[in-house]
Amino acid sequence: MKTRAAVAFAANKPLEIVELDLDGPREGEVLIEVKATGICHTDAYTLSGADPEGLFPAVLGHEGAGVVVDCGPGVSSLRKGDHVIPLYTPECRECEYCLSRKTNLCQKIRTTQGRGLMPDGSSRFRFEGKPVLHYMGTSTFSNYIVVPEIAVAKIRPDAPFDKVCYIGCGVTTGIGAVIWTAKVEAGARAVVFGLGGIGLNVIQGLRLVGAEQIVGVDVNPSKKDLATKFGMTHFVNPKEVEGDLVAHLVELTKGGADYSFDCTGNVNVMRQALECCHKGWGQSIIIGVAPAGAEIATRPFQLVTGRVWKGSAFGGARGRTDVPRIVDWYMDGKINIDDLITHTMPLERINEGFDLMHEGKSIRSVVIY
Ligand code: NAD
Ligand code: DAO
Ligand code: ZN
Ligand code: ZN
Repeated sequence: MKTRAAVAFAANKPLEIVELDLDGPREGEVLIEVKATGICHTDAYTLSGADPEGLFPAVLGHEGAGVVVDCGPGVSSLRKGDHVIPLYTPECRECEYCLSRKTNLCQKIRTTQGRGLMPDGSSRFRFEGKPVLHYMGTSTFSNYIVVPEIAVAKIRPDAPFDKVCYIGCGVTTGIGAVIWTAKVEAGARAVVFGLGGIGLNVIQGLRLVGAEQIVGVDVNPSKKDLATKFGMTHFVNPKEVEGDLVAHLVELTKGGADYSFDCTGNVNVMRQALECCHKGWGQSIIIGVAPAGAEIATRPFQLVTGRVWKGSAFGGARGRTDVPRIVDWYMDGKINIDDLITHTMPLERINEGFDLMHEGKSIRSVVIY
């Protein structure tokens, strides 16, 4: 069949809207009509050429929602008409990683997914007879995609695609880091560095679990109002702090944060996030993706004296199990997604979504097919 897609033919070039050939689903796979997709920083990072795993030509996009339109042989958990969110972190429920219960990083299809291929080692997209690669196992910048059944979360049919697509990455990453990675308890004091599409979801996760103090740190003061609406109790602009930022945050949190979150991808900020944690028990969660080759540093004594450094991918969520629950939280009014979707556009204007992100003018742009 044919599918309309925004293709990244080369690094650092605008996406091109073209018609691709798409092969149908094979054993254990489904064909999905993507109805909406968010544009995330990770798409921009890969498009920039800075991602060492970035391959071209490829169909980017990993934050979608849509409908199953066909199932390959052997598919048992999905059927035609199901509303779904594709998962860049699958959940096979049978690999060593899934069975460990210690991680959400299912490895069942990791090797082929990282090479931009389906589990059988082939690509389903072609342009003018030549293969075009998949991306993060999802490729939601195509109107139709083929994905493995284990990488699909089935969601309720009344959830709006143009909102819940954001649960495919940003919402789950932020809220999940609070609930599943850090396991923040009610009454905690927390510091969130970076109040963008991820950090604001960390903030609403902290409010959801009943954190007492939620300090937001951002060099862009225009983020303050929305962060306050989402639950931030104190705002700190590092540019306005006289003296040492870490010392200021330790004082503000009465001895240090119980939990801190890096949502910037800046390794200097990651160090500040660790060192503003409370001696003896403070935990710092790295969510931001740093540039290729970057390294983090601190004095080991920071860890000897009880601070803990952790990372979080997709919020520690097990997608097929947890994503439908987050969709329920949205539909029940427990979390706010609408105010974070600042722009919508048709696929033809997807490059404007990237421009808005680079200019710091959007939280989330969503492409509606
Ligand atoms: P964003 O650009 O919307 O937000 C980043 C924010 O950080 C901005 O508001 C910016 O002003 C602020 N900032 C920049 N430098 C700062 C500094 N020195 N101190 C304080 N604030 C600073 O980005 P986003 O979409 O929220 O993504 C954040 C990071 O999360 C990115 O690195 C992205 O790749 C990563 N990410 C990780 C996962 C995961 O699973 N771990 C998933 C999605 C995205
Ligand atoms: O199992 O090695 C692996 C793959 C981990 C991928 C996790 C991706 C999360 C971080 C990237 C940001 C995604 C938008
Ligand atoms: Zn993302
Ligand atoms: Zn698995």
